[in-house]
Amino acid sequence: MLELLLLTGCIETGGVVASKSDTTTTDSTYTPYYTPSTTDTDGDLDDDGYTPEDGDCDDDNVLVSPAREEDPEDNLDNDCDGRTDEVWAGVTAAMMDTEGVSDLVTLDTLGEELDSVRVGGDCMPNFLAAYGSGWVASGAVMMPGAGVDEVAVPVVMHIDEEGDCTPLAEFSDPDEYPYGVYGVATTPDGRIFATTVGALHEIDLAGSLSTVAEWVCNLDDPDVHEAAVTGLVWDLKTGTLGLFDYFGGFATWDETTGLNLLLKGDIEYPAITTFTGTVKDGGDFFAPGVDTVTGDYGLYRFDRDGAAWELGQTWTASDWAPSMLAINSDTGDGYVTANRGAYQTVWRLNVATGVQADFYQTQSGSTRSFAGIISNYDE
Ligand SMILES: [Ca+2]
Ligand SMILES: [Ca+2]
Ligand SMILES: [Ca+2]
Ligand SMILES: [Ca+2]
Repeated sequence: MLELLLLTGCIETGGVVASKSDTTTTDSTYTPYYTPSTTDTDGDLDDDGYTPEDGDCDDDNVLVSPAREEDPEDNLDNDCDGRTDEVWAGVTAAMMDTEGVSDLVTLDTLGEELDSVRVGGDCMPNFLAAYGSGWVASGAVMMPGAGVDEVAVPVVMHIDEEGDCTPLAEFSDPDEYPYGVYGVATTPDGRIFATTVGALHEIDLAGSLSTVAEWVCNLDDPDVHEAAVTGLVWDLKTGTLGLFDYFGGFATWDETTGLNLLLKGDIEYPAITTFTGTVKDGGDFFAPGVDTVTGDYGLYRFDRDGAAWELGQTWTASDWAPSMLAINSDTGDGYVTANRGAYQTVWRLNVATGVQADFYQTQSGSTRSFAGIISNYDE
């Protein structure tokens, strides 16, 4: 949390995939009424409303397109997110005690603890992303310092399924990275991205670091300031990164069009602030934000057409202060790591009923606190 406090300390004040739904069918037994033609002229061979350019990952099958729901039993990747027959399986959250010892706690769909992995190597994961059978995280690692025993060095790290942790890249140079490193995102083919508030970087497992995009982050000058990006997530379906601005802005990045600043954050009078955000498969980006006028928290969805945040469920800060958010892409339910009195909890935001309730909580008086949380899917 060191680097989070650093940015907070500097703050004086205080941020869809076009759906051809008319062509959507939800009947998974639907079969084509015609034979796909090789002389098709609109580029949509199976006439399901999506060309391969639109993201149809099987243009010979109407049961497969970005508009489909996943059928978990047909051995097809119906929704074109790169995963076959996936079903939401719960969450994994990073937890740290006051000594800096971290665990990655995996909960099942009912909030029961399935597994807990002790993170080694003096690593302290904060923001979390899935990476194969393990994880990539930003955070800090304790290292010997000049004249002192140990210092917390901001890093992006790899953690394998046994908890073995390897720092991949350091962000300790205060001139280059005055705020350290924040959100991380990973892609199914093994790419790793991280944000240092004013830039987007790509990192590989060998530790090489390259800058993918830069923007102006100047908290002293609202006229030139563009964004202070703290949250990062990769949308599997659209191959797009979502970038969440601490002061309520939002941007996307993809390989073809690069950075697209959709909403500029207001460093003087932000409508909302948020550290983080995540995605519901298909370009629906969500953030747990605080309304800077009322002080209330809420689950915000970014409306890409209106370039504005849309408020969903709300709650008051006296009930619980959110840390990070995961979304169940099957239902849209939110899972928020939060502190409430002596407890550390994962709260579930049920979108169908509006009910907000404990999904998991630590023992009273626990010295542990939650950080990043991600959804898991069984395939
Ligand atoms: Ca098609
Ligand atoms: Ca298709
Ligand atoms: Ca899928
Ligand atoms: Ca399927």
